[in-house]
Amino acid sequence: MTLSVGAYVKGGVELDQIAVEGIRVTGYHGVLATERESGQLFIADIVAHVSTQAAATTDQLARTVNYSDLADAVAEVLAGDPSDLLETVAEHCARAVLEFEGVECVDVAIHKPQAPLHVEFADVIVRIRRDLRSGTLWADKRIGSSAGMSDDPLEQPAIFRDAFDERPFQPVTAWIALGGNLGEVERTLRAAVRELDRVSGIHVVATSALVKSAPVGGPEQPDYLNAVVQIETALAPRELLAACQGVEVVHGRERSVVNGPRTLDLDIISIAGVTGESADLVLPHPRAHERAFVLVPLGDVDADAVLPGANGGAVSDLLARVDVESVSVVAKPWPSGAEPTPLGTDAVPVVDGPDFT
Ligand code: PH2
Ligand code: MG
Ligand code: MG
Repeated sequence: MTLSVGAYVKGGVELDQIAVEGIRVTGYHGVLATERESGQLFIADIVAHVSTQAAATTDQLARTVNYSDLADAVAEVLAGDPSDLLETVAEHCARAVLEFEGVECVDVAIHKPQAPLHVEFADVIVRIRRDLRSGTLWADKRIGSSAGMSDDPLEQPAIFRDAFDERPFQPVTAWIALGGNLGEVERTLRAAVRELDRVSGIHVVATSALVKSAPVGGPEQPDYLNAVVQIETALAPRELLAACQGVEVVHGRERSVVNGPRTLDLDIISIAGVTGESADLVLPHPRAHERAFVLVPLGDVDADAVLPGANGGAVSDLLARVDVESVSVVAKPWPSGAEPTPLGTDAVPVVDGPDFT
């Protein structure tokens, strides 16, 4: 049983592959009650696409992905919370593998050789490939909106091609707001900045201070950490949205409660003066102009920022109309301090100060 997969190319170079095949676990996934009760054998094959050169030249485990940890993470998904569909199990395994630093892409095959079929058969397999790099692979409308529309994926209407699919003639400035209030939030926000910067077509230019505030709206929930990054992007607005959603998914973002607690929320605040409204995206963000937790870090990352549109204006004017006292600075500059050794040769280390090259 060998899962031979095509090369994944990044920056014109084929990445190396670390594969673990035949991870065998009893799981309880399936639509039938008997499957949920008795469980059955699930087998996963995974291929993580990474650069292994830095590890090989230094012979350091810390510079690569530990295949034992990969196997553990996948086994945990197989044995964990039951899903109806093999597709869902595969998606969760892909997400778990993409969370490992340095993994750019993953191929997953999930086997269910004891599936309850009416005929004799050898195996049932679902295979998927997921990657971090290209926003478009994540352009999965089930993920839902990132820009102020409903959080309920079932409410998302079909989206047709529109101006949000047009790429700019040259890279433009955009601001993305980051927020979260579940898990190790600061770590998640740092990782999100790095992952955004790794997307081809996105270059992180500067990061704001990290700020803290009480939740605005929604149910009772923990305080939020927020920041804003300024980027240069060659992507179309909808591609940028898809990239943001991809990074959210990697960090376990679930969308069940409107304005509910979340591990990671990435909202496009504004892209180069673009205004418009589509089923999946509203630009500029429809509530940015009235949210202190967006305006304070936005003013910090660019004191001259201007939000376009009817509710827009210079960030300094907008700040005068909100309760800036409701937001406190937690870290400035941010991110700062040591990060674990970066992987590969082209990984971007997070160093003191806001510069990402
Ligand atoms: N995000 C929300 C709802 N409420 N409150 C704070 N303080 N920070 C947030 O990022 C935030 C919120 C929905 O995205
Ligand atoms: Mg959002
Ligand atoms: Mg939000």
